[in-house]
Amino acid sequence: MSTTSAPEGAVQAIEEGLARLGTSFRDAFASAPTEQALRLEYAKVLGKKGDLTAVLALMRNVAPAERPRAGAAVNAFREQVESAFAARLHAITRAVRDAELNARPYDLSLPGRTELGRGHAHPIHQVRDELLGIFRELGFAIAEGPEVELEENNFTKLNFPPDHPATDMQDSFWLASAEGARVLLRTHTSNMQVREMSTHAPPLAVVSAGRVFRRDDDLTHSPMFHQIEGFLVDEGVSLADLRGVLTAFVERLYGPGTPVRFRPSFFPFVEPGVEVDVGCVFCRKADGSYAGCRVCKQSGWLEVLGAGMIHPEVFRHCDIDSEKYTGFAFGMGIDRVAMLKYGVPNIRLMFESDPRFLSQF
Ligand code: FA5
Repeated sequence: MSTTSAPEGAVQAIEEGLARLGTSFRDAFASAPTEQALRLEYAKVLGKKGDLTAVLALMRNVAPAERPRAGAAVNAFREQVESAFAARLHAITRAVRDAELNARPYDLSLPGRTELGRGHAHPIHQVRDELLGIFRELGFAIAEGPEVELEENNFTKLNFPPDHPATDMQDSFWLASAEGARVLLRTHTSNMQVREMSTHAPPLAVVSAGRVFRRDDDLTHSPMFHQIEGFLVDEGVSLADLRGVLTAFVERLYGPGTPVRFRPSFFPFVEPGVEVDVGCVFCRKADGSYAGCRVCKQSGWLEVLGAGMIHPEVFRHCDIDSEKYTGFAFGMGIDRVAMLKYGVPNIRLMFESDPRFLSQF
């Protein structure tokens, strides 16, 4: 008897144990206010140290034949707990979500944004406008021209020989030919001399600024950069007029008394040609002498532009009588003027559009 009664007693003990646990978990779950509290209540029943574990410990006393009955009772109990837990968890998460959805979509107590930065012109455009403004004051008209240009306006009519290195694929950005004409991204703003002189009769005093393109890339050279071109054509114009105009320009840009120096140079579209240097704006002393610095490489001079008297061959290509008229032309890198003005050591900074850099101007 004793061999059969023990297992029967064991199943009973389990059933009684489950009955003792009863349905009190339902009230506990229902009154758990948060997900965290609910999970604590759940652990009290089904967790490792929970009430059910104590009841399950009795399972080892159950005879194998009775185990399915005992197991079914335990599983039924477990399922009731699980489904009550799931229902309450669903109710709690839904209540939280409803509260979120019914809340105001904005928080009026947050501080306002007072520092909405104001935009401003790019430093290169600021300098471009300053340079154009000075030449306008000196009586020059402002013209605009295309960045995509015919070979003849960029090179041929400016007296570049066909084998000049700048006309090479390696030095310039060539585009597909249009109707037999060769086309490229202009390599300088000197194309504007040809465009203006071919369409307007002298006297002419014109400046033009814009983007130009070359296969260059280092700390001070970028594949895309900016130039300003100026030229003046009339009867009796001489190199002295060029010097006068450039001196007036440099004094307006860098201050009265800034000296200008001409050095002989070569450009195919001018004769004679000059490089124009100005007294270094960084190491100039009050008495007009120069201490020498890193920027001017201890020379006291900064190279700022190329210039010269317009070549008779260029006049001929533009149908202007070179016996009657003479003229000067000059071309300057705007990026270089801006870098000198603001002490920017690397030209790439100018074109990376980084607000931390641009907000300093
Ligand atoms: C010219 O481009 C001539 N067209 C200028 C000229 C006009 C001479 C009229 C005579 C009469 P040059 O190649 O030296 O010249 O360029 C002029 C300026 O452009 C240089 O002094 C330099 O400041 C700037 N520059 C040239 N290449 C670059 C580059 N890759 N990146 C930035 N600036 C450049």
